[in-house]
Amino acid sequence: MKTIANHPLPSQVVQPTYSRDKLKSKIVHLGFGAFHRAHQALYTDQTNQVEGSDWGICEINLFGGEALINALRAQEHSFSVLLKGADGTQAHIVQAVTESLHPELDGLSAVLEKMAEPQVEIVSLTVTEKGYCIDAATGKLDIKNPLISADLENPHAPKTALGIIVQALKLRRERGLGAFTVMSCDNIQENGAVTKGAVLEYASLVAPEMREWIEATVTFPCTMVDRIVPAVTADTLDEITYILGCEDPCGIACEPFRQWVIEDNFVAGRPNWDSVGAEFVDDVVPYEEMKLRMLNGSHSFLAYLGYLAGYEHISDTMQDNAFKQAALDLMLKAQAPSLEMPQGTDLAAYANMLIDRYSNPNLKHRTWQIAMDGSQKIPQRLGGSLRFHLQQGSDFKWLATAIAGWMRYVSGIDEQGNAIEVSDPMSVKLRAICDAHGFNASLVPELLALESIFPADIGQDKRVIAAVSKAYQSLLDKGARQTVVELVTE
Ligand code: NAI
Ligand code: CS2
Repeated sequence: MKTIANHPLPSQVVQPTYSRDKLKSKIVHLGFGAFHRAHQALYTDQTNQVEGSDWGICEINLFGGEALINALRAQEHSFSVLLKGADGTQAHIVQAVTESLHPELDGLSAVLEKMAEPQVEIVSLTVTEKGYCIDAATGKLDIKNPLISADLENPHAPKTALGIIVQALKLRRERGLGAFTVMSCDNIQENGAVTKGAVLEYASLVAPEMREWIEATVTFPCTMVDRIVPAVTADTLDEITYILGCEDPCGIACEPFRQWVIEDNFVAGRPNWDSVGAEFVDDVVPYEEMKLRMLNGSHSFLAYLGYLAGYEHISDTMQDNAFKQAALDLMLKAQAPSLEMPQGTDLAAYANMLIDRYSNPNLKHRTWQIAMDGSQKIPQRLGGSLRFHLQQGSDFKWLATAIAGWMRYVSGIDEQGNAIEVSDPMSVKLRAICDAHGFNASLVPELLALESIFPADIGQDKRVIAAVSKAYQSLLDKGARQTVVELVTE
C-alpha cells in the first residue's frame, strides 16, 4: 500500500531533512488527538530540524484511538499537518514520533514500562479537560469520579492518566531513576498546578510515601497552548490525499497561527522549543487567563448561541455582524477588564486578531465540537470573569447570555425542535434537570446550583440568577439570533 512513508511526496510539501535514526523517545505523550499532532509534535519536529536535537515522542492513547495508533504504525509514525490559511494551504510532514503504544493493543504494562525507561524526561498530556478527573470549579481531584474510584481500588492497574503517571513514577523510584516532568497542554487554568494537585492527592490515597517523593522531585510546568485544530473530517482527509498523492489517515488540518507559552520549570531536559517560536517564561498564568477568557470564552459563546441560531461553523457566525460584534464585545467589555496582563499587552489587538482567526473560511470548526464538555469548560472560561464583575458591580450581560445559551443547548432540543447530540460527562444530569422544568426559566437557579460548574459565590448570587434568567427567557421568546442582535444594540 502506498503510504506517506514509502511514497515520494510533492516538492511543495515541507519535509524535515534531519535523520530520524538518532531520535530517542525522551517524551512520552498521553493523548494522540488532533491538537497534539498539529501543535507539540510539529513544534518538536521543527526544533529537531533547527537544533539538530534528538527529541523523539512515544505517542499513547489511553481511551479510544486504537485505529489511529494502528494507522500511525502502518506509516512508520510519520504524518502530515495542513496549515490552512484564508489565502492558501501549506502541508508539513512530522517525523518526530518514534513509537506508539495503547493499553488495549499492547497491555498496560508496556505503557508503564515505557514511562519508566531511563531516557524519558517529559510526560506530556492532551487528555481533554475531563481527563484530569477534577472538580472543574475547584480544580481539586474529584474522588467520586468513577474512573478515579476504580483506580483507587486497583492502583497497580490504573486506567486514568493520573493513576498511570503515579504508577510509572513509582516504578522509576523503585528502580532508582530520576523523575520526569509532567507537562499538561490542556485548556485548564493553571494546568500545571491543577495537574500537580490532582497527582499529589491521588498519590497520597494510594501510596502516601509517593506523595512526598513526587512533591520533592517532579515538576509540573504550566503552559498556555493555542492553535485552532478542528476534528478531522472526510473532507480534510480527501484534501490531504490530494496534496500528498497518497492517503494519510493520521493527517490533520489546522490554522496557521500557533502560540505556546511555557513555564520554564523542567526537572530533566527539555527541547529548545523557543528556537521555533515557543516562549519560556517564569509565570504563564496571565497568558493562560487571557487565552482562556478571551479566546475560549468567546468560542463557547459563539458555539452555544451559534449552534442554536443554526450556524454549523465558527466561520459562519463571523458572517453575521451581530455575532461578530457580540464576540468582540464579550472579549473587550466582559473578559479584558478582568485580566491583569504584563505591561504592553494590547488586548484590543489580541481580540481583533481572534476575530480574524475565527473568520478564516477555510477552517471548518464546528460549533458543535466546541459546545462539547461545557460542564468542564465554563468555569475557566466564564467563571473567573463573572466573579470579577460581581465584585466590581459591573455589567456582565455577555457572560450571562453565554451561560443561558449553554443552558438552552443542554436541553438537547434545538430551536426547530430537532435533537441536539449533547456530549458532556454531565449530560444525563443536565438533561434530567431540563426535562423536569421544560422550557421554563425556572431551570436557571437549579442549573446554577451545580457547584462543580458554578461555585456558590457565583451560582447563588441573585444578580447572576436574574441576568441568566433574563437571557434564557429571551432565548425562549425570541431565539438565539435575535437575542444576540439585541445584546449588541441594547
Ligand atoms: P481529540 O478528541 O482529537 O483528542 C482527545 C484526546 O484525549 C485523545 O487522545 C483521547 O484518547 C484523549 N482522552 C479523552 N478522554 C480521556 C480521558 N478521560 N483520559 C485520558 N485521555 C483521554 O481532541 P483534541 O482536539 O486533541 O483536543 C484535546 C485537548 O487539547 C482539548 O480538550 C484542549 O484541552 C486541548 N486543546 C485543543 C485545541 C484544539 O483546537 N483542538 C487547542 C488548544 C488546546
Ligand atoms: C475550543 C478550543 O474546543 C474548544 O473548546 O475552544 O479547543 C480552541 O479551539 C483552542 O483552545 C484554540 O487554541
